[in-house]
Amino acid sequence: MSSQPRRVENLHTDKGKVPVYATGIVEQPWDGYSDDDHATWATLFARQREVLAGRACDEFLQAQDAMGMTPDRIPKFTELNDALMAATGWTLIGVEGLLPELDFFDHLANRRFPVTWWIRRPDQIDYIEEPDLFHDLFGHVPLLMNPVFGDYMEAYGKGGVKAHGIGPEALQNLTRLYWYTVEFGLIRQHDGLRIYGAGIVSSAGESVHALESAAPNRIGFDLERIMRTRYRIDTYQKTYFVIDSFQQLMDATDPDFTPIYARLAAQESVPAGTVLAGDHVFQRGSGEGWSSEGDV
Ligand code: HBI
Ligand code: FE
Repeated sequence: MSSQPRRVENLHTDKGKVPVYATGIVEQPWDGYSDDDHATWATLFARQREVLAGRACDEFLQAQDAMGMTPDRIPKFTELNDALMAATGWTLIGVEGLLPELDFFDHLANRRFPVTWWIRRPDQIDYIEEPDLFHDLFGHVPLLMNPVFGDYMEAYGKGGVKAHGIGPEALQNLTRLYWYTVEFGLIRQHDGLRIYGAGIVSSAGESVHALESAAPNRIGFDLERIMRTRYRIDTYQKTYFVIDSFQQLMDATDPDFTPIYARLAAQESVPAGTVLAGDHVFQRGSGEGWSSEGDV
């Protein structure tokens, strides 16, 4: 993947007149954002920072402030890239939306984080199915300022490129790891459990549910346990996994995963709401409100 995408003229997306590069990379059409777009960003940003006080981990909140993210307007990727490049060598690239997995992994492996260039409509403010600019920029980007987490995301990308070559089961194991850490992870902080997962920090309801509801399990991080565990894409998670530190994530991704994939291939997957003997249980969930089917 070349570092500078080749611009393909006059390729327009169905979301409007935004030229798409051959590699699927788009330039952030910052001047094209409407007042509604900026107002949606402002509303979501202010609401989330309100609910995340005392709930998001310190690193997340400090990084978001350090890189100059404010509710005033949708941040410019170029401005955030100045801070990111200086801090950890990461850079944001604009994309249309979800990328084919290999493209996604390759970007991460090269410290490029794909950010959807468009933001949800005002009538979608409480929920949107696919990751939009708010999910990616507000949720995923701040922790890329953290050197250890930035290393983990690069290692994850490299692991993804390898897993893609091994096969679909390895890919599924690795996707579960992404899901229960990068998207829905909790971390132990000196003053209690806190959120670092982008899927939680970008959701008002799940920011409260993940830490305070009696329904979900909260279980200590265990790499192979997580890689076996199915998850939910249509409801709050039934189980949240808790790391002690970002270094623990980095150390867990150190070994070659090939023998781990081989071991896991011989084991059953674990339903999303199950608690196993040997789990480090912070909370055994009540299961209130869980639907029986729907695990992926
Ligand atoms: N593409 N743009 C984008 N953002 C993601 O978070 C993303 C993706 N493609 C695939 C994907 N995530 C998941 O399948 C990861 O687990 C790989
Ligand atoms: Fe995400």
